[in-house]
Amino acid sequence: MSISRRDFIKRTAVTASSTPIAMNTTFAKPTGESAKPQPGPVIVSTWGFGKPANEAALSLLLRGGSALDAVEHGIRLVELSGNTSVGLSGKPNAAGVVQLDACIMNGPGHQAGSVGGVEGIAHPITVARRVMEKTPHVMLVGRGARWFALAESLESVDEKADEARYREWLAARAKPSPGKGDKPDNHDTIALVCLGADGALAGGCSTSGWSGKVPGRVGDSPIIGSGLYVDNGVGAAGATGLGENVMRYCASYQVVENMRHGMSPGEACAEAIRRIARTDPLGLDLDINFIALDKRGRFGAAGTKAGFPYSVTTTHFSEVRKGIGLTGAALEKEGGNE
Ligand code: SD4
Repeated sequence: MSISRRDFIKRTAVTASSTPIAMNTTFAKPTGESAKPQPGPVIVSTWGFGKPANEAALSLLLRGGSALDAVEHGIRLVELSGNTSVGLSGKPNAAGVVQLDACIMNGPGHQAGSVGGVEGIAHPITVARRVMEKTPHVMLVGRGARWFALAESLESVDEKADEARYREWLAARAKPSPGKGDKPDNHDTIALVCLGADGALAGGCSTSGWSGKVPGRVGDSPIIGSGLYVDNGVGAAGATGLGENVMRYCASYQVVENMRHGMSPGEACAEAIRRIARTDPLGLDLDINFIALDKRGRFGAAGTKAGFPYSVTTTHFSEVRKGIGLTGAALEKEGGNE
């Protein structure tokens, strides 16, 4: 039976808010990275709303799940939570339709799956995992992604049942779709990376992307190497912020490469931002943030604004921290050819 998106959101927000969470300590610490290596499991995610997702991921790991299972489980919680930037409760595009992006990567075997612009599907992260595990492909988009999700019997809603709401949304918009230079009024992504006690790394992300985006716009989140990257021998990184400013630089791949070359996770995130800012005409006015976790369990984050909140969970603590903030004053000039 197909239900409307509105009914689906009402039903699931209740379920998600009543989900028991093992730990609920929250501290905001002004530190961009871990003081010393943590043995796995370690789970790191974007924003404060990542904390319950981390805790759900940890509880699955402790029940014997893999790092990959934990990533999917944690992100599914956010997709059902009523978040206005993730899942079917996310903001619609310029045509009044919620189009969702997600991807997942499993470190062992270096596998990846992703979906872009999928409509009316409750758990894009699970579709991404099925793409990875059940097809010979890495990425499915639009109608094909929905077709595949339905063929896999994944939970869906009937988007036509929401037509009245879409007309309201359209009527309220000052202009039909964003133009060059416009910024979104709403966007956030859950990116979650996990190191299991067995040393396996995995990561995923899920978002409704740029609110009011041009229909068909796909952001960085489902693009492997942009919104997420996992290298089982090195570490994992994920992004949140304006996707257009991440995907032009393969930024999560860059963060992992920085760790490969010896940087700590926090510094790897900060250096990726500095490198982008040296090239980009906008400098640091980019609205981008990264989280990173290395193979040794060290973690960190950085963003173009001060105090980017990110969540970290281990068996010893679960808390919201602040990433390294980069400011214009810290921007170095690009070197010459001397
Ligand atoms: C996107 N990067 O679609 C996502 C949105 C986001 O914080 O993360 N916003 O551009």
